[in-house]
Amino acid sequence: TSVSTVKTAPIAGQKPGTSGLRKKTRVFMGAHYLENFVQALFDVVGCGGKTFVLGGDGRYFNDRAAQVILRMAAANGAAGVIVGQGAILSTPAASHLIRLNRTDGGIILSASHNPGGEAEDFGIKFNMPNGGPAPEAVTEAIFARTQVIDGYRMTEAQDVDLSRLGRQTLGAMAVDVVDPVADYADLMETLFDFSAIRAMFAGGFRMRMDAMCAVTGPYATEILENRLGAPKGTVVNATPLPDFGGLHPDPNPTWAKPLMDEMMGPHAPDFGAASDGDGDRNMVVGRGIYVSPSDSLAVLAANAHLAPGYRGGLKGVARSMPTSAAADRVAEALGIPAYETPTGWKFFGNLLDAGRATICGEESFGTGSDHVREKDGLWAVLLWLNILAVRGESVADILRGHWARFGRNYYSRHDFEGIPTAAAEAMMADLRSRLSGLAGHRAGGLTVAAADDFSYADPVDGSVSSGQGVRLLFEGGSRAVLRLSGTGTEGATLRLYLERFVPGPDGLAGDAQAELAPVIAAAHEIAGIAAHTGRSAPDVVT
Ligand code: VG1
Ligand code: CO
Repeated sequence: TSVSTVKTAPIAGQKPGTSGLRKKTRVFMGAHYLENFVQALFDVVGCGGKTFVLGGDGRYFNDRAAQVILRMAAANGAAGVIVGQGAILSTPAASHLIRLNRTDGGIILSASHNPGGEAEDFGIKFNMPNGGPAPEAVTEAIFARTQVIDGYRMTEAQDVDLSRLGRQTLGAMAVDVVDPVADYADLMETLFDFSAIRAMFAGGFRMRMDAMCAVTGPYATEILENRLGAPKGTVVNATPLPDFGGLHPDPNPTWAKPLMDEMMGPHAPDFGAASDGDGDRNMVVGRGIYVSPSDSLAVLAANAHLAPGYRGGLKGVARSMPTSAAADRVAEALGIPAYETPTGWKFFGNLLDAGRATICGEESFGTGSDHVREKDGLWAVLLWLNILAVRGESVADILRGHWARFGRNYYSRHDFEGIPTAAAEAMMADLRSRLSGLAGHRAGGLTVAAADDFSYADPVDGSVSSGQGVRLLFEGGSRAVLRLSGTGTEGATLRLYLERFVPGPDGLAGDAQAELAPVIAAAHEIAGIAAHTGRSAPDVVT
């Protein structure tokens, strides 16, 4: 092998968003694109003598990108890289391997819930030695470095055989190819009562796990079918494919429609679940009943003590700002703190590291705990299974019981996709300029009590993140939140988050869209969504 420095020039737009750098795959495949970003990353976090974890969700270009990164890591003097076999690692499994092996961080190749393929999306992100996504200060420094970069280090060598388990070398660097599933599955066994869940399956309990042709397939098959004894075929779409079989690996009622149809149909199994491209998201569905992610977080927080890993109770619960306040009510009842962070898992890292929060969640189908530093789709599914096994009730009964005890936060998110970026930004700028005068304003039969742009001061390190989403708080406690997505690769996506609390005992069994109609109308009127974007109806409703 020989090492050389390849001359390059800055490439515009290499700014990581909510969760790493995401672009069209062909952009990533362009000359020097991946290399520039990876060198900038190594320049910022340091590479000489360090060890890293590397893997991705198996989407198109995952394997090629992994080989490039290995050659660059060797050229930059890394001591070793731990790679999932076939360059495959789910995001939570990568987070676990970083922590288990105490590496200096890890590189995850994924655009998560975005479609994959040569004409679709690719992504890369760096995780810190704690296993969590790099905080804003680090991603900003990487972006700054991409703007002045003039060369990158590259090893000339054959591809590493990533199909073969065990140690190989690339120049002076050790490459350890590991089973992507085993360590993660072992971790799950320490957290959950596998014998109780196994007994439940043996007793005839049936579930459908839709892996959406993405990375969760091998993990779910090993854990649910092999270790927990669920019938063969419980996991569907179980083989990860470079284009996810043409599916959109986003586990929500729109993109996981076959699962929803089955769960709402006459032959529904007891429990249904789906996961996303990189395995950190989950959707759970009961027979005939959809569990909104915000409700799922609240139910998991209220029942986590039923699982061995959480028997000692929770230190605190954290949720992203647009997530419903259902989890806050549980925290209050448990007498533990509740935290409200900006969107994106990186904001939970400090709370988890400091032992202030045990369980975290986002309305976007993300839940997780301090067992890793990422959200974890299969973890949520297993915690639900553990709870179902102990309580012996249906999902519907558990959810209704939860609402009866805590009240119900009706909740929905409306996404407006593919809006011209300028129009979306103009709409948000216009709204922000009017915030200070909105109190007392009436719209859609509601009165604005307060309006602001969410700003978060991290209680651990004091860092401040502002401009994190416009909140319209109405008299009576309803709320609408508006922000633009930071994970897309084309145009802009407007996210409109809607919430209304009903204390009960009456009015708990309504339809979310109907219950939220006044809030929806008020948000449209105040923000002028149709006037700015020409769109009056959302593309995706969750
Ligand atoms: C979305 C979600 C956010 C999530 C992020 C990454 O971000 O809203 O809650 O953390 O995706 O999830 P945005 O900026 O598009 O709203 V994943 O599973 O795509 O890594
Ligand atoms: Co994801």
